[in-house]
Amino acid sequence: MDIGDRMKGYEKVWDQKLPRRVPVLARIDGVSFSKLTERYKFKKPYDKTFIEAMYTAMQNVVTNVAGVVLAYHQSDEITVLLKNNQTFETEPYAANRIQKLTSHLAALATCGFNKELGGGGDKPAFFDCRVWTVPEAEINNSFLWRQQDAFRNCVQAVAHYGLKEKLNLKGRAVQKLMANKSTNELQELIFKELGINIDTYPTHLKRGTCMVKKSYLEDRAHWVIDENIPIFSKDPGYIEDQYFSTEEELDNKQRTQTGLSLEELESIEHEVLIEDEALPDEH
Ligand SMILES: Nc1nc2c(ncn2[C@@H]2O[C@H](COP(=O)(O)OP(=O)(O)OP(=O)(O)O)[C@@H](O)[C@H]2O)c(=O)[nH]1
Ligand SMILES: [Mg+2]
Repeated sequence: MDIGDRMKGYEKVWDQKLPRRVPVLARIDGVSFSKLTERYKFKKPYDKTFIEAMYTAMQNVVTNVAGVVLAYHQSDEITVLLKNNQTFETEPYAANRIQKLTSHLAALATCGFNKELGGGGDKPAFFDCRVWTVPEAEINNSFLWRQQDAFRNCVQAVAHYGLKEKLNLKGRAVQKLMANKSTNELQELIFKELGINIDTYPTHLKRGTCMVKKSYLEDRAHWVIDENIPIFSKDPGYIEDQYFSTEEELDNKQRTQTGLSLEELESIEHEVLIEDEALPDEH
């Protein structure tokens, strides 16, 4: 066999593709960002410059990859939803080749992030990426899962750094104080100790942020950052309307079920733990 054909043959074995006409998801995640955020001395738990750089990373992805309908950011990760079922002829981005998809998305996020931070020097930030497909009925749940993670992390982080400062404790002592406490119990603790009511905490920090396409004029659309997103379990249409964009698609879409009990859904965020009357004077 000709050397070229033989070498191509080795490559081809691993050139796998995602199936066509089903929703494609990608999660792009900062590699070793625990260390990177320390090195840059980013503020804890949330740093505006870091978040802006994540937005630029997200923007670089959505504006350079055809077929993206929505992206969601929280912490050091970006989840991207791609669509390729508009017609039988619609060509998926990079023909849905897994290696191309993951490398393009990770590279685009990496360039965007480092650009915002002046290049990154000799230790630039970089991202990894994985891609997969989900049934249409699980689109919203895929984002809900990440949003729940954002909320849990938010409560944990506010409790950890807030208590550390207020009570002048070492990290380990705070961990001990927080050990075995549920998210609800931690909310109660930070309200009592720090006077912070998570219900009034900035929406984008507790729920994450989306980039969505907004139409203007008759036939134009541009990408916008939405820092005021809903809780996805309460408003599944927010995500789904980006994917099911025609009347026909909306009519045919399968009803989304979360698989969570009503109690679990409600405990995600809006549980009012302490009645208004019980608020201390300074509130
Ligand atoms: N200081 C600071 N850190 C942040 C912020 N947002 C996210 N991080 C950090 O980013 C890290 C993300 O965690 P992971 O993705 O689980 O861990 P990682 O170190 O990136 O490890 P791998 O993803 O496995 O490579 C956490 O340590 C967060 O504290 C922020 O606004 N400020
Ligand atoms: Mg990471």
